[in-house]
Amino acid sequence: MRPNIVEQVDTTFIIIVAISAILLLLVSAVMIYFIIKYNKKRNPTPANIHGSTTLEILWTVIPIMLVMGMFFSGYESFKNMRSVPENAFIIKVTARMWQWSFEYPNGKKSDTLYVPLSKPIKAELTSNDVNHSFYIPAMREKEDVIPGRTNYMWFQPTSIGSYYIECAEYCGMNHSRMLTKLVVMIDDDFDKWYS
Ligand SMILES: [Cu+2]
Repeated sequence: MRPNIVEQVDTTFIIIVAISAILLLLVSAVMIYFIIKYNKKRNPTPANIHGSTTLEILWTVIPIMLVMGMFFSGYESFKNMRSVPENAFIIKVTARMWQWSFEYPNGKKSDTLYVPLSKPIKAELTSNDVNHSFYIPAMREKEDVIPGRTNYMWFQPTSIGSYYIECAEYCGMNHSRMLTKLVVMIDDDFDKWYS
């Protein structure tokens, strides 16, 4: 079973926010402590600061490990996003100013993206005019849609419902209204709609 992209992205996000918050608190606390401890009244002559090899190694190695941790956490989800499962259901997504349209393998077309719950979905993305960006916040994925080129995105629906699809690349006058819905249905309902 593949890891869930939504959980992977959220985990990376939490790791980065947690590390940032801990560092902010730590640095601020040490700063306040030093301001009090080494103020001019208590220390009329400035302290003599010598180099410390141990400290320098520590403040090089620890940040490298933290940054590598963030990188690998993000890279794992990126690898997953970029390798589409073989059994994916392929839907062609076309962007134009200012709407989305979807075409299914049997030729059916729609303005709303209907998908079955049980299948991984591969969206093949093309644009008829300018650059757009296909963004499904609930799936934590966003991909550029470029004229003259086919990009892709895949996602695994996990619960039935209706989710926002947005354009995330400024594409002119009505960009902010370039919205539609992703509707995840149980397979029977999808089959009824599809056939
Ligand atoms: Cu747009």
